[in-house]
Amino acid sequence: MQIDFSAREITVKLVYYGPALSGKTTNLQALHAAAQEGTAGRLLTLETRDDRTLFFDLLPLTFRSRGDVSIRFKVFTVPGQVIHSSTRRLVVQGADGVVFVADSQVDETQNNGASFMDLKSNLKAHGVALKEMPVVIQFNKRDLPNVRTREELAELASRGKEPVYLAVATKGEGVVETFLGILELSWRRLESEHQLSKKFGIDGRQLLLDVSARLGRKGGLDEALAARVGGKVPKVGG
Ligand SMILES: Nc1nc2c(ncn2[C@@H]2O[C@H](COP(=O)(O)OP(=O)(O)OP(=O)(O)O)[C@@H](O)[C@H]2O)c(=O)[nH]1
Ligand SMILES: [Mg+2]
Repeated sequence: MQIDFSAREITVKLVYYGPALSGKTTNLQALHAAAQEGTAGRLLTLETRDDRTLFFDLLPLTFRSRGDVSIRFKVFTVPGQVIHSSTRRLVVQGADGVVFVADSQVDETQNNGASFMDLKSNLKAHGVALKEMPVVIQFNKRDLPNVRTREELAELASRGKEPVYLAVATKGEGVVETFLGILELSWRRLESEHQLSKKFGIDGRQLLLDVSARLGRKGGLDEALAARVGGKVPKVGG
């Protein structure tokens, strides 16, 4: 996170991590499409001809909270292909939160696991333990045949500390919910480290409400946050 006191601006870095082709870039495209006017900047993507992320994608999102503070999110994706490990290490540096986008297909189980280990080692390279990092897991591609069952994922979620979301990123399903989920976790962490509510008068729950509305979500916030399966999440802002 960066705090610019004179500009009254807070910048939060979120990273979408996961194996190749799990749908990280598609998540950013869906967020970009969902964002109301004036919220999203240009979606920067650097891809090869076959749509594989070569370096990273970056989506800037800006929310003006109550009061005079701007909250900017720099939302990155890493390139999932195994060969790009050093790039992933670079991109994940200084992250305030990570969305791990897993592929729900049974055949991708091993790739998901390998990528999660890769995340752990790349965080460790920056002196950050995985358990200290706010992480939510998204199981994407729920529309495909031969995916792991909801029950199986619920069981997996109940064993881990990370909240799990189900998504079909190509249809935008579960994308905003996942984003609100990582925002809630990351904000909690930043609040406890930097006392943002005291210094800037930002109310965590109000921020989540504002972001939810700016991302075009019609339903209630609690409903969105309750879309997760498992995980141990204390509430933001009481
Ligand atoms: N059926 C289905 N296809 C999806 C879904 N999400 C993404 N895809 C497709 O999966 C392919 C890969 O998606 P990307 O978003 O480019 O994947 P990525 O994780 O960014 O891949 P890398 O950049 O190589 O790491 C594309 O053809 C997407 O359209 C989904 O929910 N369902
Ligand atoms: Mg990509």
